[in-house]
Amino acid sequence: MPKALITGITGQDGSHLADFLLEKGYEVVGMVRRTSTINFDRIRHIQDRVTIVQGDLLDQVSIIHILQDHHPEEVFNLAAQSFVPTSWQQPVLTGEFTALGVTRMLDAVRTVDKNIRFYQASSSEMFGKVQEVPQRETTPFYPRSPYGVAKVYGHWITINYRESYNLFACSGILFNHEGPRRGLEFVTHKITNSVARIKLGLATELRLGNLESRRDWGWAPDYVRAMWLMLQQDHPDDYVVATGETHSVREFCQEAFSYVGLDWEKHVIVDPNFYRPAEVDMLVGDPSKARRVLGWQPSVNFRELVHLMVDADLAALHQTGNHTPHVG
Ligand code: NAP
Ligand code: F7E
Repeated sequence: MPKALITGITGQDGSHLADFLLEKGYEVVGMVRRTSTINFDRIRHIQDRVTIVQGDLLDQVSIIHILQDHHPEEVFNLAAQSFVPTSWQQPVLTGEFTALGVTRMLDAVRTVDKNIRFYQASSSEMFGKVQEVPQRETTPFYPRSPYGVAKVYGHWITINYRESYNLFACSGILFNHEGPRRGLEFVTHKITNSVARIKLGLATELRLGNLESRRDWGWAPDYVRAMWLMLQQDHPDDYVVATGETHSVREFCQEAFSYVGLDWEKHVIVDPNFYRPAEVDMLVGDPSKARRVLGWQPSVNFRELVHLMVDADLAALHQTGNHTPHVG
């Protein structure tokens, strides 16, 4: 039975990846940091099928011990401070988690077992002020937030450890991917949750920031499949994972509200408090390398994604009478 370690298993992607690997017959070890209140909402349904171990990206010793004790063949480094606005409020912590945390992981792999295959969660936020449309593996980076800058570091240190120590280390440059398990602070889930609440008479308005910004939004379970495929190849490499389509926040609102028969313009209020100090205006990825080499392609399009998320939020509200975040 192959064994994988997932850092960030309590997050959106970590929980989907755990589902995917269990389905493939893997033994799954998940690293979680210690908190006074445990939040296993996203992995509750598989809690008795995964091994949870305590560790933190800030603590190199904890990472080394986990690798020594559990001997995974594959490590998926998904843990990070992943919310872009927080990266301006906590730029140093974001650098510690999202940038230096990658070096701690890679060096632990190099120290304990150089045969471990390593996946790094890189991000389309590295493209920032885009230098080319669509963005591909060779497009130069121009990050626009402390989060984006930290991810560029994580990306290059992964390549550097691959080239310096011959590690099987891959970087997935993933564009935004969403679903019912997305944190409620991210714009897609914020919108679909509000649409459901407004539809059921639990709210009347939705306050958003920049409606013109455009993203290449995909379906999260598709994207964890791409992560796994990267580690099954003969050679380590880096891949863009995206749908190749771009839509604005405004279009997302239109689609979500009209799906339940509401007029978005009657409910959405633009609130400058949600503007960012520097914005990433437009992202659209070119996934042709992932399609050609990995045989990967997305299974859910933009409209289906919006509808799936609205349906899930409506169902959650019907079930609980009050929204329970992160259950999906
Ligand atoms: P997420 O939902 O925010 O999950 C982040 C995970 O990291 C959580 O499990 C969190 O644990 C954990 N974590 C944070 N700091 C940690 C620390 N110091 N030590 C150990 N664990 C820590 O993020 P996601 O959407 O699943 O994304 C997964 C990864 O892909 C992240 O690296 C993100 O930056 C990257 N990425 C995401 C997207 C996307 O569209 N979702 C696109 C490109 C790249 P707690 O539960 O304790 O907070
Ligand atoms: O913002 C605009 C906002 O926070 C998308 C992370 O997973 O994907 C994610 O980063 C856009 C931005 O995601 C609101 O200004 C308008 O232009 O959903 P988001 P993100 O910043 O693209 C990348 C690939 C990652 O790697 C990250 O970890 O929507 N926007 N109004 C808003 N955004 C939020 N959050 N809230 C608003 O009210």
